Amino acid sequence: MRCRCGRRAVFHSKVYKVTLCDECYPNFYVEIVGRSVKRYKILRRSERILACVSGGKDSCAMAYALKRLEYKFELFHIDLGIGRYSRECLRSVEELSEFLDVNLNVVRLEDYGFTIEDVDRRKVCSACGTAKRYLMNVFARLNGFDVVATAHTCEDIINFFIKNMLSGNVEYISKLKPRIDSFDKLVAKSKPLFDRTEKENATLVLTLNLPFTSIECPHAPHDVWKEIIYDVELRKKGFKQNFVRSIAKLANFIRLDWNLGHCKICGEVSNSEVCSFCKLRLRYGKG
Ligand code: Q46
Ligand code: ZN
Repeated sequence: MRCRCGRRAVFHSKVYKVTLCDECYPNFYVEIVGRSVKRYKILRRSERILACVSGGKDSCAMAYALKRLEYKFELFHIDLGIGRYSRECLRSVEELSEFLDVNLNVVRLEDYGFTIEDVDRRKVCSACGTAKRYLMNVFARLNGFDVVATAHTCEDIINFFIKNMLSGNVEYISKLKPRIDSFDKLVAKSKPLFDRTEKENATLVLTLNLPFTSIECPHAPHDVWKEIIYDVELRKKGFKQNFVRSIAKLANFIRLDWNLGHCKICGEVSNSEVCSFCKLRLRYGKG
């Protein structure tokens, strides 16, 4: 297959009806990210953005798009202390920061008294999610950032949607908006890649040879829903992107009625007397 410019194609999409080479694809990718960011009002030109990068392909693609779209942003990485995986992730984000010429901020979970390796095996991903959400919010607010950007893809969002629908947590769907504005001590959250697929992100980082790690976290669970989502897409082209855009619309109609107060230890927003992050520190922290 050939690109419209005549070069050998690296990307073909029936959804967009395009066939593109390695030179035309990055421009196309940046254009579709920019279009969604504008259409769904995900980011504002005046904002200082804290772009959370894990070292993987998706956040690497997000940082590249933000740079090309000329948003004001810095990178943010949390060293989770997961052995070789975390060392590789840190190396990749340092290279990415150099490549894009964008400042990198690193926070080490160890500095809060524990690492992900200290957490009970059955609770490791939920503790990891708690730590990431807490640290990115506190860092952003204390350092004057207006909005946090995370690289959730359409597969992540559909996955979260299905799991919460099946467990009856319908109100959690409101968290799936492409942008959630700031509230109390919570900085605004944004998902600039909410309607991008993992394949689109992977094609970008591979064609440009951007620095990222493909090592998987040793705690990553086998996710059967992701497989099902891929399977549906194979049978019905465009399913993922059409579905995720409908989720974004639906999320606007659902209200999450938190009974929010403040943690009596750290003072951050919490729906219980002690926030989930302080509970982790109390349970696993060493001093
Ligand atoms: S949650 Fe779980 Fe991931 Fe944290 S412990 Fe690894 S797999 S890194 S996105
Ligand atoms: Zn707390």
